[in-house]
Amino acid sequence: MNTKTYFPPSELIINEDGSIFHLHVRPDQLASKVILVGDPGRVDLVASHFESKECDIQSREFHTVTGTYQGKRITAMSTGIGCDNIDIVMNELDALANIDFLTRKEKDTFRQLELVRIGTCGGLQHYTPAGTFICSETSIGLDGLLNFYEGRNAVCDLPLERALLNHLGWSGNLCSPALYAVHADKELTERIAEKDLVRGITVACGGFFGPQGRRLRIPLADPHQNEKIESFEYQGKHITNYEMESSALAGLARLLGHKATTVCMVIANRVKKEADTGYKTHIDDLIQLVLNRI
Ligand code: R1P
Ligand code: URA
Repeated sequence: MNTKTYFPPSELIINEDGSIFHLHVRPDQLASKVILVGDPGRVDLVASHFESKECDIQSREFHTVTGTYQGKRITAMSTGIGCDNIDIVMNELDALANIDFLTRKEKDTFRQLELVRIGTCGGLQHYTPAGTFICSETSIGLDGLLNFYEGRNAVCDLPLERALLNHLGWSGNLCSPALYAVHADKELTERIAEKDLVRGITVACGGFFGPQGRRLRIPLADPHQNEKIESFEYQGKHITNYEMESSALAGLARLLGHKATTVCMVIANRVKKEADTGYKTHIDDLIQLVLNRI
C-alpha cells in the first residue's frame, strides 16, 4: 500500500483532460531531458531541429513541444519571464514526473529530470561582450523565491551570500532577507559548458530595470549597485551576468532532486553600454550546442 501523502485538488490542480493546471501537459508527454527558454517563440526554434514531434501545446506563456533530436527524447518548454514563473514550471514538471495523477500521491520510484535553460542576459564584465555564451555555475537570487521553502539553507552557499551582502552594504528595504546563492548541478554544467563557454556567477533579478540597476525615469535606491556587483570577487570569481530565472531554477532543482543549469547569450553589455538586438539568429548556435550536449 502507498502510504505517501495525498495531494488534494486545491494543491495539485489537474485539468479535465488529465493535464497539469498551467502547463496543460499530461504526464506521458514529458521527456526526462527538458530545455527551458523564456520566449514562447524560442520553443519553435528549438523544435525546428527535432526529427519528429509528438505534441505541441500552448497555454498562456507556456509553450511545450516534445520530440526527438538525434534519437534523444526532449521536451522544449517556454517559461515566460521571471522566477515566479519558474516556481510554477518546476513544481508542475516535478509533479508530472513524480506524482501519480490517479492516486494523487508521490510515486514509489523517483524520476530525475535534466533541465537546461537557454536564455538571454546582460553581461557585467569586459570579457562578456554581446554574443558571449555564459553557463551559470552559480546563481544569486535577488528574487526571494527560495526563502519560502524549507531546506533552503542546505542547498545555498551561505558564506557567498554573506560576502555579497557585506560587499553591497545593503540593509533594510534593499533585499537582504531575499538574497540567496545556489550552485547549478556540477556534472550537467561541466557537460554543457565544456571548454568553450564562459563559466560564471549569474545574478537573477526580480525585474529588468531597477533590480538590474537600469535607471530610466525612476531614480535607483542604490545608484552604485552595478559598480558593486561588477567589482565583487569571491574565491577568485566575478559576477558575470544578469538575467531573471536561473536562481529559482537551480534552487528548486536542488530541493526536488533534479539536475539543472542555465546558459545565456549576452545581448547587452552593461559596462560597455552596448546592446545587440539582432541576436535571434545567433542564439540558434547556442540551441544546437545544448541539443548536442544535453
Ligand atoms: C528579459 O528580457 C528576459 O530575457 C532573459 C531574462 O532572464 C528575462 O526572462 O531571458 P529569456 O531570453 O530567456 O527570456
Ligand atoms: N535579459 C536580462 O534579464 N537582462 C539583460 O540585460 C538582457 C537580457
